[in-house]
Amino acid sequence: MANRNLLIKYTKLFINNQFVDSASGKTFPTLNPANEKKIADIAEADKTDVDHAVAAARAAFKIGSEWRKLDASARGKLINKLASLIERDTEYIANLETLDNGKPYGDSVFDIACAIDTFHYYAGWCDKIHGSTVPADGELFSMTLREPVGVVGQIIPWNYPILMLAWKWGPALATGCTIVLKPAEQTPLTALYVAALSKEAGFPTGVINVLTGYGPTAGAAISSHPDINKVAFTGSTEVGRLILAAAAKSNLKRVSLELGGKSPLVICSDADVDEAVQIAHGAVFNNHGQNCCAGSRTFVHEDVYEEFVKKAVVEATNRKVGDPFADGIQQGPQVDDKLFNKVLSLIEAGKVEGAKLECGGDRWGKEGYFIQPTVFSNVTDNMRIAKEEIFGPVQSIIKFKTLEEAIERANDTSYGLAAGIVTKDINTALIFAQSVHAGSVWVNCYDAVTPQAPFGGYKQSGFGREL
Ligand code: TXE
Repeated sequence: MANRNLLIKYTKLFINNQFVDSASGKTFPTLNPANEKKIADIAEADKTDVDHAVAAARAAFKIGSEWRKLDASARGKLINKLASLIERDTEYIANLETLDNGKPYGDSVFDIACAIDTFHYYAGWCDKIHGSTVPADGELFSMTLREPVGVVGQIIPWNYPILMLAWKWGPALATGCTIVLKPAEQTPLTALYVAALSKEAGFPTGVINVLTGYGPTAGAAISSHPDINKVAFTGSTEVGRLILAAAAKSNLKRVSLELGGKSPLVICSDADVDEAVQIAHGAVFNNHGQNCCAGSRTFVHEDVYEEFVKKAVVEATNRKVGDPFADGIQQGPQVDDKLFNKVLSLIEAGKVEGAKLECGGDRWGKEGYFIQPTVFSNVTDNMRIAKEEIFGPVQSIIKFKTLEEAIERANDTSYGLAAGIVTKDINTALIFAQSVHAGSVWVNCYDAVTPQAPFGGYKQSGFGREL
């Protein structure tokens, strides 16, 4: 049940299975984006705390440690145990997520279910990661042995806090790595709570460490740390570049990057328009548009364009915005004032550059970072709203004539995370899927992410694969 009156149990850094203050004693506030009020003061990690957490993770990874000696199948059992503790506490964690992030309570429950599925998926892998035998020349017996990478630094964003944690922890734990995770400064609460659950599940000391704090301090100390073997990052392309540079300049640690996007969704003339409108609406408005793979360029064939625009506007106008703890709400506030202002300024750019504002276009209400579901038609490829990642509830509808042209324009971006197409023609779907430069391509659906399939970008949307 949705409940905003929560006791906040954990606000300190989690190192060596203990909650501790930061070395500097500094804290930072985490805010409720629905009313801009402080929820709690959180310990602010810096370089010294990163050193402590890395030392803990390094000790836990040492040959002969409890973690290294654990059977692979026992690692799987621990991961499954963590999943069941998260399931036990779903209601509390979902309320915490909604309070800190602003997403509707039902969405938080859904994210937690996806996180649980992710942990179960990885738990199954633990004792099924094999090397191979190699038919080497001569009197040799050759084999490969898959080994854990080591201490993994993980830096995650605020848009799906618990789900991003699961995507990072799952593979690292399944392979026997140890972890130093930094959640986003906007949403530290659920990571700290799940850290406490990892101790309850029985993970040995030092295997999982969680440092709350800011990017340029704690995050930068992770990406440049000489004793971290890999950094896994999800966030902006801009910070992705900094992380890759820091890895190069420090110890050439491995890097995987899951970055921004400006993903195209193409609606063909043979599509069922009502169905296409629904798919396109969810593609861009889910999670308030704060989704790296959001279908934020809606290409619509000229034959169905007018009907599509009319129906898309009805859909957006009917979207229920408001208190994320209230029943039936589909959209809460954006996560913070920085994003709120960025989205509003891109909406202004859309108006100034000549797109037709069909609905929305302003803030919603008087407090909190709420934005009206906004639809622009007559959008052209050179407009900022067609080029930049908005990360807000803004649909940009663009007209096209032929599939070849749609593919070319869909690919005319520095990003390449995802794409989608709505059509009844299997040939059209397959041609599009093979021609569009995107890590995931969805046909007659969108955002269909599952733990069993890889996820990640082409071009400046990053490299390496999640899941
Ligand atoms: O991202 P940042 P922000 C996009 C989206 C959004 C924009 C900015 O367009 O509007 O990025 O969002 C940590 N060294 N995405 O400012 O800064 C930071 O503390 C190391 C897409 O929130 O990239 C947080 O934990 N770490 C994206 C994480 O990086 C640093 C999701 C993400 O923050 C750091 C989020 C540094 N120098 C935003 N600076 C997606 N792919 O889903 C910051 N961080």
